[in-house]
Amino acid sequence: MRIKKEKTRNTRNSSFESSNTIGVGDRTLGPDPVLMGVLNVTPDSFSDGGDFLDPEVAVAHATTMLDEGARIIDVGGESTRPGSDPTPPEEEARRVVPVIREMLTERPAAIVSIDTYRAGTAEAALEAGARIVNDVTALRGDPRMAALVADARCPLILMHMLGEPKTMQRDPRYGDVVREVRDFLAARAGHAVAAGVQEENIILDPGIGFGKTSEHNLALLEHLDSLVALGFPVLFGASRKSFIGKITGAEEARERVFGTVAANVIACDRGATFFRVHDVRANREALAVAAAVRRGWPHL
Ligand code: PMM
Repeated sequence: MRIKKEKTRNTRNSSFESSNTIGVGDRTLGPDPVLMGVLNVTPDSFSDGGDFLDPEVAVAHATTMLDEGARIIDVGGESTRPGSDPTPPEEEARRVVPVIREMLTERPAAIVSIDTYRAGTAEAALEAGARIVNDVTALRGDPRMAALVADARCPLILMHMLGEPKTMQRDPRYGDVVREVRDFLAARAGHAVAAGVQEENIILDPGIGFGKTSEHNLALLEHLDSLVALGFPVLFGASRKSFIGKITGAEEARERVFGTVAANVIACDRGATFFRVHDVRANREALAVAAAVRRGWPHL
């Protein structure tokens, strides 16, 4: 597979713009920051578990996030928090499908992504109107996923994870975390393209908190530009995660908004395009400022 040309840190150029956009139907997302609001329809996610199990409450929360500036709503029916057990596949689909249908009835222009590594769940979600597949296993979780995404011609997020949720935070180790995550994602992008996924539909994600210590997460943030240099749009998902709490002292996940904003602004400076967040308004405003610096103001 062709890995697109390495780029410099200067993000004000046309090659940055063209390699940091994704088409969804007739819409283009990026290169300005794109907010993806998190909607966990689960009883046990780390920061909002149980809040949105009722489809009506879930849809109301999605509409609030859209009103606050989210372009994408990322719907998940299985928690991947450290230590979690897998959810039965039928249960996962049963949680997400009614929420996607109802959300799109209320907000037909919303772009929904489905956070799953199971082809069955992804297929049901795409049938219900989802437009993006977010696979935290980077196509390692289900051998049928690549063909499904290739046929659907939809954007695909490939995320790095060391180990699996049940055990991933037990003493994760790397020689050089930045190089290993970058090489892994380049290889998974190559695998996806070889399996028929359109190169222009691929988004890469370093998988903050997935088999990583705070030091690993910070190194990945500091050197995120080396991932951006692979030439694919990058998604950054640090929202409310525990390393933010360790640094700021905010023990409650809900109180990690300011630390999340700081991490996202730095990720934007390093060239990230997509930001997976729980707190849309705070991140949208901060990223609007970061983007104005990146692009120049007023927009030309
Ligand atoms: N983090 C979580 C779940 N899904 N997907 C991607 N692509 N990137 C992430 O960082 C990510 C994810 C865990 O966080 P949550 O429990 O708040 O959803």
